[in-house]
Amino acid sequence: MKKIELVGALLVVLVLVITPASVFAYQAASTATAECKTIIMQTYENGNPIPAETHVKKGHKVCLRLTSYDVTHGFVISDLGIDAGEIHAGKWTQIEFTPNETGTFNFVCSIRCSPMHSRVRGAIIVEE
Ligand SMILES: [Cu+2]
Repeated sequence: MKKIELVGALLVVLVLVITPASVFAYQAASTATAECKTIIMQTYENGNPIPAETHVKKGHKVCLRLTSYDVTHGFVISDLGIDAGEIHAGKWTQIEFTPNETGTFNFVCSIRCSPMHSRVRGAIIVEE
């Protein structure tokens, strides 16, 4: 076998083995990472976050991307022991958790953001 044929054969083997292996590795990595759901905190529309309710699955990793339309808010889900800290206007805060029980878990703004503060609240609904 000539040297050029050997190099060609090696390239074919590399393409046939490495390409599928890369695809499988990528798929495994992407299924391990939860898809992020977005929640926008705001003082408009009676303080209802967008969306006011977010549905997730029990036992599945939840990823929430949080932001604010207007002022700095907080984000706390007391019953799940989650405090995302300050949610700044135009910036993103990402949190992840895995709910182990079903139910409705209310979240509230934890920073006195505006006269609408007490209305800035919503729910994470964990389903079976
Ligand atoms: Cu507030």
